[in-house]
Amino acid sequence: MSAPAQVATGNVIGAPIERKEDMTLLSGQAQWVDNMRLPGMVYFAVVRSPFAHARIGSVDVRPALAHADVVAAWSGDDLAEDWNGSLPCAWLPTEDTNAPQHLPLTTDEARYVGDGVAVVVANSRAAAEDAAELVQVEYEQLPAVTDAEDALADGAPLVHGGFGTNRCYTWTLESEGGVDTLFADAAVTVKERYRQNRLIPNAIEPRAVVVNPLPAAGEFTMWSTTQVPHIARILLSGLVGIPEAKLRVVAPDVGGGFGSKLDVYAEEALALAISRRLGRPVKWTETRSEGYTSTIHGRDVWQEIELAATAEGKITAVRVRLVAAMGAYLQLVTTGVPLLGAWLYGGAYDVQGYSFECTTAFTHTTPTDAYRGAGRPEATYAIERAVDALARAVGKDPAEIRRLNFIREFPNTIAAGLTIDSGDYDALLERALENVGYESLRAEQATRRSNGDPKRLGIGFSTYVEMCGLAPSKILGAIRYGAGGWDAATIRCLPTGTVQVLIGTSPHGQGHETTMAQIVADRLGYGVDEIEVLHGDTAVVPLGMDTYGSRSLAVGGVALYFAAERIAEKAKRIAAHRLGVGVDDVEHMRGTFTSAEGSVTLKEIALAAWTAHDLPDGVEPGLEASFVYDPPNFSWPAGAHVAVVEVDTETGLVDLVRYVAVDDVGTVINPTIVDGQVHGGLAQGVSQALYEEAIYDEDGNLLTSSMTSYLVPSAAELPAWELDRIEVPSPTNPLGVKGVGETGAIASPAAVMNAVVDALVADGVTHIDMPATPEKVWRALEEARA
Ligand code: MCN
Repeated sequence: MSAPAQVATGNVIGAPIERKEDMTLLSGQAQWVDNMRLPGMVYFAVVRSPFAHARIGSVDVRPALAHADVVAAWSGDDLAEDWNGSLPCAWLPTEDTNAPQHLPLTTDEARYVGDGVAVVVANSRAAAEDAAELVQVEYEQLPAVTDAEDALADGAPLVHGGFGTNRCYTWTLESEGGVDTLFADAAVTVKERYRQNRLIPNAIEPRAVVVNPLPAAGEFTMWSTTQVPHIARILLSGLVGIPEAKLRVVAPDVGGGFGSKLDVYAEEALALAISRRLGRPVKWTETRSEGYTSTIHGRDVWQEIELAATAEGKITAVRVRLVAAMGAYLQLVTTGVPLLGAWLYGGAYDVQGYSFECTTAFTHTTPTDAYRGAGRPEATYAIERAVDALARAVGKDPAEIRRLNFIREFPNTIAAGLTIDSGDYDALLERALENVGYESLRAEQATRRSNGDPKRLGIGFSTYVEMCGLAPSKILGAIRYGAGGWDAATIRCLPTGTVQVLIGTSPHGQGHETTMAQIVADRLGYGVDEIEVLHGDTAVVPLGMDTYGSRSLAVGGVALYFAAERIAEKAKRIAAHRLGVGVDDVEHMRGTFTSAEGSVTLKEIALAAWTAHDLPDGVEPGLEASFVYDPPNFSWPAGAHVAVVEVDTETGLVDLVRYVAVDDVGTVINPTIVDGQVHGGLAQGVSQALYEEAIYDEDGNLLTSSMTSYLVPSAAELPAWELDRIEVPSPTNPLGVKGVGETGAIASPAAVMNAVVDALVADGVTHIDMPATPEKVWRALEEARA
C-alpha cells in the first residue's frame, strides 16, 4: 500500500455513538461461558495445594472415585502422558532464561498455594468440588520464599531446584554516551527505591472453560473466557497434541480481563485432555477465591531509580535497577512484563543517558503476568516519583521541573532507543494546570498549612508517555517474543446491503463492535447499525493476534482501515464500468462513487458484484477484502494527570478529592468509549495507589484471599473524574489513532502518590509506598515527627 494520508475526520469517526453491544450485555442475552449447558456435560474441579512449597508424596484419588456422582479422577502423574511439554511461555528474553517445566497438574512439588495437584470430574459442579476434598494428598511441607529479593539471596529455598538458583533472567539495556560519566559529572543526583505492590486482577466474570469434543472427527471446540482465542488455539494445540486445524477456540462474551485472561491456563489444557479421555463435553468454572490464587497476579517489583541532573534540575541520565517477581512458574508473558516498561523509565523527558537492568526471580507465589499497563505503570511510577524527588532536591515546583525536561521534538529517538512518533507534552500539562486551577490550589495548600489544618492538601502530577499498540513484529522478534504483532481484518459487503466485518482482536469490555463499525461506516458509508462485527471465534475469524497492550485500534483498527481501502478500490473499478467511465474519472466519498456520468452507491455495487452479471474483465465476483497490518512503530499516547488529595494527619486517611486527566490518544474514534476506558484505568491505578495489595505470610499463604481483605474499590471511593483531551494524530497510521485502554492505569498511581507526598512534605515525609493505607501514612508521619 502507498504511504498513508491522514483521514479527514467525519461525523462517524469521533461521534459518541452508544455501544452496539450494550443491549445484549445488559439484557441478559450475553453468552457467558458458565451459562453454557451441553448434553452429557460433566464438570471438573481442581485439587489445589494448600502449601506454598511442598514435596508431593502419594496422591490417592480413590476416595473421590467412590463418590456417587464422580465420573473420573486423576493425579498429575496420571495425566502426565497427555502433555507435549509445558504450559507455554511465549517470551524468553535471554538465551539463558531459566524456563521451568510447568505442567497443568504438578507431579513432584507444589510451588504455590493453588498449584494444581489432581482433578475430579463429576456430573455436577457441586459434586466435583465436594469430591475434590476427598482426594488424599501426602504433602511434605518445605520452606518457602515469597519476596523476589529474598529469593535471590544465598540459601533461599529454591522454587525449581534443578536451576540451582531462583534467578530467571537478567536483562540490560544501556544507551551509548556514557551513563556513568553523566552521573559522575552531575551537579545533582537523586536515588529512590520504590515498591510495586502485587495486585490481583478482579474481572467481573471469573474464568471458565467448556470443551465439546467430536471424537469421530477428532475435533474439539473450546469456549473460554480468554482475551486470546487465536494464541490459545495455537499453543493449546501444541501442548495437548490436537492438530491446530481440528481445534476451534471461541471467546464468546467475556466479562473483563485486564490482562488476566491474556494467558493459556492449566484449566484450558485440562478441559481439552479430560474431554478427549471421556469423549464428553466438560466444563470448569473458577470460584472467586480460587481465582485469587490460580489466576495470574500483577506487578510485584522492587525498583531503584537514579537521576543525574544539572543544578537547575535538567535531567541528563536515568539509571534503573529492578528486581521483579515471576511467581512460581512462567505464564504466557510473565517474563516480558518488566520489559514492556524497559524503554520508558526516562518518561516524557529529554535525557541523554539511559541504563536499565532487570533481574527476575521465582518465588513460591501465584505467577505474575500482564495486568493493565504491564510494565508501563511501573516505569511511569518510578520516573514520575523520582522527578518529584528531583524537584525537591533542586527547589523547583513539580510542574516547573517537568516543563524544564519535556521532549519537544518529534519524531524523537529517545536514549532508550525507540522513536516516539508524536506528542505535545507542554500543551497537555498547561491544559491540566488550567483545568485543575493550579495556582489557587497551591494557595489553599499554603493557607491550610499556616492555619494548622490537620487535613493537608496535596497536589500530584503524572506527565506520562506510554508505549502500546503492540507492536512491530520485527521489534518483537528482536526482543525474543514468540509471535508477531500484526493484526487482521476482513470486510464482506453482503448483497442485501449490510456488512460483515471480521476482526482479529477479541474485545472483553472495550466496545470493538461499535468503534470498529465506526471505522467501516466512515470509510464506506454504511450505517453503524448495518455493520455486524464478528470476533473471537477461530472458525469465523481464523486470523488474529487478539487483545492486550492497547493494540486493537492502533493495529486491528488500522488493518480494517486498509481492508476498507481495498473494498473501495475494487468497488471503484466496478463503478467505473457501470458508469462507463475510466477508473480515474470516479471519485469515492463514503460509499458513493461519482463521475460526470452519475453516481452509484456501494450497496448497489455489492449486489452487482454478487450477481456478477456485468463485471469488468478480470474482476472477481463478490465484494470482500482482507488486510493484515504490521505496524511500523508502537503507539505513543501521553498525558498530564493531576491528583488532589486531602490527607488527615490525625488518622492517616487519604481522600482523593479531585482527579484531572488530560490525555492525547491521537484521533478519537468514539469519545464515550475512550472516556470509559480512561475511567476504568484510573479506577485501577488509583486503587493500586490507595487500596490494593496482595500480601503473603512467610509460609506463602495468601492473606488477602478474598474481597474482605483485598480492597477492590467501588464508585464510592472514587471521585468524579475530570477528563479532557488534546488530539495529536499519530503519523504512524492513517487513522492518526493511539491506544487508550491502559492510559489511566499507567498514569494514576504516580499522580496519587505524588499528591500524598506533596501533602506531607512540609511535615517531613518524603516517601510512602503503595498502597497508601491510613496505617502506612500515619506511621510515616510518626516517624517524621520523631
Ligand atoms: N478507542 C477510540 N479512540 C482511540 C483509542 C481507542 O475510540 N483513540 C477505542 C477503541 O476503538 C476500543 C477502545 O477504545 O474500542 C480501546 O482501544 P485500545 O486502546 O486499542 O485497547 P484494546 O481494545 O486493545 O483493549 C486492551 C486494553 C487493555 S491492554 C486492558 S488490560 C484493558 C482495556 O483495554 N482491559 C479492559 N480496557 C478494558 N476495558 C474493560 N471494560 N475490560 C477490560 O478487561
